[in-house]
Amino acid sequence: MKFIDEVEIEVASGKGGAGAVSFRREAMVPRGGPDGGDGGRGGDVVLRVSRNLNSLVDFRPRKRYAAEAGHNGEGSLCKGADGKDLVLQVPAGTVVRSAEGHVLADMTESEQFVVARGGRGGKGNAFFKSSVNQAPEHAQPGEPAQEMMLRLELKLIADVGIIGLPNAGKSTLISRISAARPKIADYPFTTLTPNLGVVRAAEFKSFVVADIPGLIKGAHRGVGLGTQFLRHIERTRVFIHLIDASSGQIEEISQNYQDINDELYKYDELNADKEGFFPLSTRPQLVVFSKIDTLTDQQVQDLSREFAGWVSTLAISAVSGKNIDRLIHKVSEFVFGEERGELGR
Ligand SMILES: Nc1nc2c(ncn2[C@@H]2O[C@H](COP(=O)(O)OP(=O)(O)OP(=O)(O)O)[C@@H](O)[C@H]2O)c(=O)[nH]1
Ligand SMILES: [Mg+2]
Repeated sequence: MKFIDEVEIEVASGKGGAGAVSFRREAMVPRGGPDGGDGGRGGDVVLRVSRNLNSLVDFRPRKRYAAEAGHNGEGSLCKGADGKDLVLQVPAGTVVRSAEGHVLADMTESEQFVVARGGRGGKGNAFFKSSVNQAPEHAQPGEPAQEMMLRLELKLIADVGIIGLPNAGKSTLISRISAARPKIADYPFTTLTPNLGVVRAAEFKSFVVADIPGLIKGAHRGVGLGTQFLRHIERTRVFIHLIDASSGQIEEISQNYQDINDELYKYDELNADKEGFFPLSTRPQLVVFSKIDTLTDQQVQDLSREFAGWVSTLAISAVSGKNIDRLIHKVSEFVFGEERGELGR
């Protein structure tokens, strides 16, 4: 399925039905009183979370989604029917923003959100009958509809984000530790949209991992695939920062590590003013050296020694399975709060 994580649409609630102006006319009643009924309520536009969705692909960009208007009131005190609500299904994790960028709702916390209320129906002339005015000639119009542009933004809900350069082995790792089966290949930018996988660490202890496209130096300026998809790991508690260690070159590996962190930092700077933004550069990281099946034990030791003391590291191979259990254990301790604060930079 196509993955769409941002869409702009227009929504409009239903306007209220007008109240009726009408008088009773019956053969045996010479001067019938006012009997204009009230107009019906307009329908609401409601956003509702559907667990079966994981993309905004079903929304047509810039389309107008309108609820039904209330029906007009009629004579004989007939009230107009209420307009039907329009329910729009969204995936969990959708952030709803106004055209100006204000967060109206976060569909992580709420299951349902009324984004545009239908107008109330107007009162019919029967309502305005009083001792001084036995035959009111006026009725109320219905309340107008509410219309607005909305920006829907999907932020996937994951506990752990895997970040790293293209080819670091991110997709290979997620396919090793979960049932996710993303495409894996030895060229950069194989992954174009995020993948989620559920990792079962122990009985009743599962967490969701997100594998995202690779980042490269300059990504914040749009180099490579840019940094758009970083929003999908904004809500994660911890990052697995995966670094291809197969070169065995400590300097190159340190530089790669630094380049990714610089991009996180720049992304934070660019988004700092955005309402509801959670910075990424301060998120705890577990630094993981990948592809160690291609290294000697001595090379692995040298690497770990180099980084020791300033970051929490682990050396793994998704191919041989080396240290994969330890990785799951460490990440799960963090996700379930037993080791908060130990990771970090
Ligand atoms: N030897 C070895 N090769 C690996 C390991 N993990 C991944 N690879 C290889 O590295 C290449 C890239 O792997 P991917 O998992 O596609 O890398 P990625 O980080 O998802 O790459 P992008 O999606 O392009 O960002 C593939 O050819 C994998 O087979 C490993 O542990 N050992
Ligand atoms: Mg990949």
